[in-house]
Amino acid sequence: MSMTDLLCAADIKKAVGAFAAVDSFNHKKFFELVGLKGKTTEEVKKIFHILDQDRSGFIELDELKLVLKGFTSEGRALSDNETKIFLAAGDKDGDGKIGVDEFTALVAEC
Ligand SMILES: [Ca+2]
Repeated sequence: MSMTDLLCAADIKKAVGAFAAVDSFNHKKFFELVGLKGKTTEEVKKIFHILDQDRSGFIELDELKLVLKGFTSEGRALSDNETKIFLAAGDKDGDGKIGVDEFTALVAEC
């Protein structure tokens, strides 16, 4: 399963391109542009599992930093500040990583 099985390649390119400037990342806007907003919970879970590269069941800080690269190899790494803000938005139970239910909740908030 790859991202382009679930999302349109043109939408991914557009969404990643919209946040090319460092410290411009906004997860709500990104989820909307990339087409996550209209997906079912099952589809969002599949995307979570692609982003969970080490298959730990969580998106940890290092995976979150590279979240744009998880969508396309052309994506940039997030800055430490962007990563911190993104984690704070998604990490509801404060364990320092994002679980699948936290991820689907974050997408649903958009
Ligand atoms: Ca992980």
